[in-house]
Amino acid sequence: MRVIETVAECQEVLAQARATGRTVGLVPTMGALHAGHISLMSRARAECDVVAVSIFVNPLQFGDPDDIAHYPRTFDRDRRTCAQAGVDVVFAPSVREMYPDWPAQVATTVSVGGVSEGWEGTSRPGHFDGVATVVAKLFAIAGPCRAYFGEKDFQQLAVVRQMTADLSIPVVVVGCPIVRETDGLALSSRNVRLSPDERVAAVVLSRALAVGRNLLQQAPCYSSTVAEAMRLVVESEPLVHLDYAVAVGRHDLVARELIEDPREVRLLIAAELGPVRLIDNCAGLEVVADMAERHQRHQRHLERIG
Ligand code: PAJ
Repeated sequence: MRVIETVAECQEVLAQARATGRTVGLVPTMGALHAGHISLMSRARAECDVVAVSIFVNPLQFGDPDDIAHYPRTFDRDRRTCAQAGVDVVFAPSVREMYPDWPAQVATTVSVGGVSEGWEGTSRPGHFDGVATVVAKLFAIAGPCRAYFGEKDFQQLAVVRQMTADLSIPVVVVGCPIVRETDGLALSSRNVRLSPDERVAAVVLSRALAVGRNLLQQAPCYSSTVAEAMRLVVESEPLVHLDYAVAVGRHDLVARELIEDPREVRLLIAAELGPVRLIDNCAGLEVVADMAERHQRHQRHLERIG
């Protein structure tokens, strides 16, 4: 595995790979790697000849100085994780390598309209401009490739897809399912900042989504009913302060009033636990698959016990 710190070398190595007919898979990350990141690397490993992981804590996408100061940095462990996952190239540039004039303002930035408005876009002004700018840069550095993103950051995935299409960037954006702890909490680099009590409380996010999803199975229904039910679940946990819990169209991320088809819906949720902000989401129809599986398991159980 090769660790590369400069833009020029990364561009050259990946261009050379393509010149010899090999396909490139890119996994953009900010490090502090966990099983969620590893799932993206495994998918890239299975689908591409050369796998590159970028590790860069992008200052442009942090509004809160406290958040970037406390963002976990575990480079040595990350490097071993990448090696074990069969990664070929780790691209780990410095801030000055990516933004030579830093801390002066970056002159050219990318701003995506539509899907970046609302939700995280409202709660974290400027965040998606920072994400779109660094991802555009990473795509320009990697060149034509498949790029892997988690559905965990569902709005980010929508922003990246929109940008890639609008700017005709020759990258195929691949969305990958959310990896969760056994109690349902979505894996996140920020989970390590939770106190033991907050960690226990954090499970209300995925519980609220499950309640919302169950309601959606009775569609047609009102999105305000679903949102209210999710809010009540979160409010049962005093350590968790809800930012938003909404049912939105899965493509435009706009809140629906009447929901007729749960397949077209995504539930989004965000909350604060002390200084830590957590987000989660789920598809409107997953529970049907879950329910079908539960039903089959129950049937098998009944058959076993005669
Ligand atoms: P980071 O938070 O490190 O996440 C990197 C990628 O891992 C993202 O695509 C994210 O959605 C995915 N991911 C995180 N937790 C996951 C989980 N539990 N299951 C599945 N995928 C998960 O997202 C960023 O970094 C940055 O904004 C970045 C895109 C790298 C731009 O700086």
